[in-house]
Amino acid sequence: MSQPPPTVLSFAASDSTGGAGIQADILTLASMGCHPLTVITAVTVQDTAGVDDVLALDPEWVVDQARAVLEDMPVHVFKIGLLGSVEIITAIAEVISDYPNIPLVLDPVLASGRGDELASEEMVAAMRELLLPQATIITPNSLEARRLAQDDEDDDDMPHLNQCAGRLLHMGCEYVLITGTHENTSQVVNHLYGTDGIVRTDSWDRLAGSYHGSGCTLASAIAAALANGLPIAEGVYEAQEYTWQSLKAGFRPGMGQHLPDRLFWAREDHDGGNGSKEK
Ligand code: PXL
Repeated sequence: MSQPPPTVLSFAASDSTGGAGIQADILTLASMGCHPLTVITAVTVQDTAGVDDVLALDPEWVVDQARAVLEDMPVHVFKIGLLGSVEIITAIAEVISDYPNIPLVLDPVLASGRGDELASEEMVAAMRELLLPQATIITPNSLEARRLAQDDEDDDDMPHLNQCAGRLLHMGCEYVLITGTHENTSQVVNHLYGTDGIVRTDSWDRLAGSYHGSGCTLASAIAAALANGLPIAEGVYEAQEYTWQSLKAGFRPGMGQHLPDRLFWAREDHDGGNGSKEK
């Protein structure tokens, strides 16, 4: 019998388009050589243009799904995406606190690509308080980083991204990867911060088109890289490279956004090519 591949347990919501959510995680994790374990937090109704509705599961069902697999097999990395409710955040925080040695990749999903709200202010507060302190790495885009780092007293201020990263690290996560897709720059510039400052900066050729599921792909790819034994800085680079490739090979199956092709390498016409410009 062959050795089992590394396992990543993903807490995420279903996206019927296969672009984001648990479907994105399964494709990415499998494509990067891991076995995906999945705990569904919510079910969404959506198409490639946007999210119409979200049904959060009963938190007990979330806990029971997770405990069943955790008690059955080793889990190498946790990955968290869309959470659905404050009660689910509280329940997941409690489950993962029983496994402090399992690295946690937290993708703080706050809104869809179209801007549909996917987390209330109460959920953002619960993420800050209960999940951030347990995270090995969080992967906000610049908009999410600003919202997570904002405290009530200074609602109007627009902190620099370095300052946001400082605040998020102060809340207790080990690393913060802030992605620059939403910034007005010719290249997409992503910064990885640790407690001693910037660990690495990577710039990528900006691809035309609007993508659904790029954040889920990146966070899952980081989880896979960590599960495969890479150190954080290398894992973050590898995950960006993989994500950029899957976006470059992306396709538009419907009338809305493009979807990444997480299996780009398995297509006959795959040509390689790499948009990275390391700084
Ligand atoms: O991309 C964030 C995200 C995560 N999970 C689900 C989603 C979305 C965005 O639409 O629908 C299920």
